[in-house]
Amino acid sequence: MITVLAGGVGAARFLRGLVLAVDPSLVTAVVNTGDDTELHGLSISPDIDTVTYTVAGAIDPDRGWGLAEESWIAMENLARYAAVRPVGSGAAPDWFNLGDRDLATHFYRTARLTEGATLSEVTDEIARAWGLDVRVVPMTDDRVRTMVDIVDNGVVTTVGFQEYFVKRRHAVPVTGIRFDGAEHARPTFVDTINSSEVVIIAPSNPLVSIGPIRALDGVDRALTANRERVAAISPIVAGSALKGPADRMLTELGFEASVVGVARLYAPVCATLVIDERDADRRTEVEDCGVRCVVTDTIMRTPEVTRALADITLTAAREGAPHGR
Ligand code: FO1
Repeated sequence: MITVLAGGVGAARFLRGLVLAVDPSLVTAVVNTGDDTELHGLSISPDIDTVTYTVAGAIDPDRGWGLAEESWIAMENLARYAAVRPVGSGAAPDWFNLGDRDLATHFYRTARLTEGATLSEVTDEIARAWGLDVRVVPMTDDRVRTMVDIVDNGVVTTVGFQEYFVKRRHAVPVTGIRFDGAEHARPTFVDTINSSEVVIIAPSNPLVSIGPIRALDGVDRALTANRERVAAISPIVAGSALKGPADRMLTELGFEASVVGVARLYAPVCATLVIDERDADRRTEVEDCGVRCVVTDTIMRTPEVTRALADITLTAAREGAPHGR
């Protein structure tokens, strides 16, 4: 069994290549739910949906989130209510785009959660509806919310992750992050880590995508105990994030926005870091952090390149594994 710790777009693209390299039924994707939110009374799990739609081949390839060939009639019709919405009402928010087809997933998830199903059960049902053989697992069935301290007109304000990421277009400085609820939330996947042949940390934001997963009780302990068979792929290439604000966020929060910064963050829990060819000159510094360093093409331009990345990462993690599982 292969476990992948996953955030949104980068992880989803990696998984798409991984399932070309191995039998998909051997893969478990453990997905960040710190980005989850509620709008219009709907339960929204963006990273779970990004992973599910991408592996299903249904994602919009340009945006990297939401469904291809989407229409936005419901969103457009929200504008009618902006004129009558009382001051202080949060009804009909139009800053977070839910496409018409995507709404069906949100109707289903919300209804099933209201019936008392767990997020794990609903996520599995949605994955099966999309024909996935990969197991998609939320990191926890409990409520965890990533909260971001931002500087807004010179004043530090705390907002939910989507308000930072989408409403503020992640264009504001970040001074802190925390994962509300993480200390009491039970992870769904510690046994999965312990019984996995290898664990791969996908090329996702180490602070706000992998950070919430690692913040759950017992997860870092389980990763450390299995460290030799854990491999990570750096989401930072030549000092920049492939997508999203990871580079700026690392710098703003006092980390180095480079493969060395990523190596320092992951060294306690992972024995191998896969970095891009453009960072080959930093190999020794990465190894000085105490991790084996594998250099390859990590830019997931096509499924074939991504498949090769998955193969190389698997081989490196398997070499670290003391015995096969
Ligand atoms: N990202 C945006 O930049 N703007 C949006 O309006 C938006 C809507 C959205 C709806 C459903 C969904 O599953 C994802 C959506 N995302 C949107 C992406 C999401 O905010 C981010 O990809 C993740 O939370 C970061 O990993």
